[in-house]
Amino acid sequence: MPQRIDIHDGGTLLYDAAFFSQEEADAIFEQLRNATPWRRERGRFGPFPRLTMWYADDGLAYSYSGVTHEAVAWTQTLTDIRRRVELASDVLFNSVLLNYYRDGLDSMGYHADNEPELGANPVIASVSLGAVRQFVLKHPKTGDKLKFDLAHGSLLVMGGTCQRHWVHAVPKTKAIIGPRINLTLRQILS
Ligand SMILES: O=C(O)CCC(=O)C(=O)O
Ligand SMILES: [Mn+2]
Repeated sequence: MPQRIDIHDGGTLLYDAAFFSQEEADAIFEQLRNATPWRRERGRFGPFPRLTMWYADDGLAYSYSGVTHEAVAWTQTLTDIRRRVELASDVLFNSVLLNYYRDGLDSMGYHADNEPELGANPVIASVSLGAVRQFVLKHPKTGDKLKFDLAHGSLLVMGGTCQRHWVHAVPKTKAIIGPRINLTLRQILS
């Protein structure tokens, strides 16, 4: 069953550990791992410690951390995932960022998905596949931290004021673990 969690200052989380069945999650993971033209992008602080790819509706562009992504058309797999996630989260999305964490040394530092093109209170839907990684939400003013082990096939929807009052990260781990793919669906406003 999906879990709803209210966090400080008006943030909302919805977490469904088994959003995709094991078989679906296995198939999507393999498909995305093999068929995605993964890129090692460089941001303001050098190459990202992970591989990425961005898909969006025609004509959209999205910038963060000094990288501007040009839209690449949705594949069938991604279109199917978008429909499922839209039904579950009751929000429409026009873009998806794929992150490929090759092992425990790949990571994502603390940030908020608060780019102006996402609007004031964006809903960000995050699908996780492959190795379980820790996802940490931190409230910088109080130092509060919430930690989630994001399961293979899970869905986490961050809503409300999450991106205004909280930051989030996927820290490095020394554990010997396999690859993980994460998809974050976003609505870019024009
Ligand atoms: O990999 C994750 O779980 C988080 C990804 C993320 O925060 C992002 O793409 O902005
Ligand atoms: Mn993020």
